[in-house]
Amino acid sequence: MVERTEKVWMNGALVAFDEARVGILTHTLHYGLGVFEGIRAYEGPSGGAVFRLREHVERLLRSAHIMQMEVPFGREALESAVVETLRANGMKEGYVRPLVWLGEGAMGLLPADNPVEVAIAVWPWGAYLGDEGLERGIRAKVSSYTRHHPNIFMTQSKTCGNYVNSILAKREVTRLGYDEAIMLDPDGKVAEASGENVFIVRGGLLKTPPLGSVLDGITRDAVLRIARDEGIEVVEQSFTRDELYVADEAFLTGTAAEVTPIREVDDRRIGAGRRGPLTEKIQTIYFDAVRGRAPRYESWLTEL
Ligand code: PPE
Repeated sequence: MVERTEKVWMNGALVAFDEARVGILTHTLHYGLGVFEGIRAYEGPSGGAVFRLREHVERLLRSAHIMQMEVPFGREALESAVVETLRANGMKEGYVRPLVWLGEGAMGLLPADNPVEVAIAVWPWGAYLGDEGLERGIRAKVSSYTRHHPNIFMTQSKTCGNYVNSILAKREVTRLGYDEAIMLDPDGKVAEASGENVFIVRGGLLKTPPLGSVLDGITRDAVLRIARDEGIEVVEQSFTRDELYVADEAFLTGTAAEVTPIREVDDRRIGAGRRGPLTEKIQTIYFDAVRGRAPRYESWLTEL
């Protein structure tokens, strides 16, 4: 079970963990129309800092906009609330989960006047796919579940209900002994993993699927920026699962998963079957950036 912290920020104030509760007729609990974020804070040489706080809060507000939810707090208030919640729990490092949901009011599929509520919870979270995964790479399997068509579930919003698809895929492949699920879009092209964006490297070229059927990942964006700064050629282009099989290197990106190498897909070894050199380079710079050891990316950090 995830470690409980002392305080949760709820609708404008810090409350004790056990007081952060919702009622049984909370609309989102029944129908899944809510939006959320996942943010990390890291401890570096000069203390704790939140990684790309503004971008995460902006994406939360964009998700809400897509889902036509009027969030009763603005960007600055939400940014301060994230910092406040981490501080109140004495955390210099950890995961932050802002959640926006529809509270109690109407039931049924037209929740006109249900209040839009907001909470921010935090917890300590280690390597999402394991410390060994970060170093050696993980084993992935393409799931039998297709990723969302944007006219079924819009992919640019981190909508709670979207994640049922991710859970089905993740559960399917982990039961078969793999670490993570890779999902194909309705055209059969590689989309993303259950909670991460996907990258491949071939002949020195870094490739990731374009936005459309994938989330506009903030780690994805950071990696694209790091790669360009390092003079690595990058393209946002669709590719098939067999192109993934013959990649020299492959890796996943996400706030939770950070930069995790993929060493195997569908029982095919990727490259040398371990973390590739370009993956390692990008991973090292990414960890330097999040931990405040890369002056070039200092503007990505909000000190605690
Ligand atoms: N795609 C999906 C579907 C996704 O959920 C995430 C984040 C990403 C890509 C990467 O986005 P970003 O974090 O901005 O780089 N997944 C979050 C949920 C993890 C969870 O298990 O909960 C995360 O990494 O925080």
